Amino acid sequence: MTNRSLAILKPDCIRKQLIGNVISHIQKAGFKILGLKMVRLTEDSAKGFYEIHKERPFFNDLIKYMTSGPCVPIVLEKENAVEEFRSLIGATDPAKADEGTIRKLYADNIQENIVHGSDSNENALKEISHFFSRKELLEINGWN
Ligand code: FUP
Repeated sequence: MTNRSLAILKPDCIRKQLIGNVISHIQKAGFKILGLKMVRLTEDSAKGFYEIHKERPFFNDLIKYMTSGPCVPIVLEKENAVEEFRSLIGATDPAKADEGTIRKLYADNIQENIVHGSDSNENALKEISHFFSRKELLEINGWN
């Protein structure tokens, strides 16, 4: 089934001038880009996005890092988008990621791991709405 995933190019991706490289991997893998923007997350917005991790020991560092510079959220569409995108990016810890995955190729460590990918269809829709309004996606794609 065709569905959606939210990718976020994280601050280290932008700092390392890798936006183009990562988008190139995404497009070569056959994902359609439905929405894309550059944003600087506020502390509240980052905390909301990672709410699920709020009790974890790495939470404060994660928020500091995610607010340290701009991010590029991207709405992707493909058959089995969530699974396909997670296999394209590789394991959370780049040291454990498969050869050829985006994190293996470009990430330095488990925190600064270049890119986010949704982990379920339900979360993908929630995460997309964190960054994009429904109207905005409709207008961008000329469906109105
Ligand atoms: P992922 O689904 O691969 O993005 O990974 P998680 O949802 O488990 O974690 C979200 C983010 O928290 C990671 F991308 C980086 C950060 N994190 C750490 O900094 N340390 C950890 O031990 C685990 C995750």
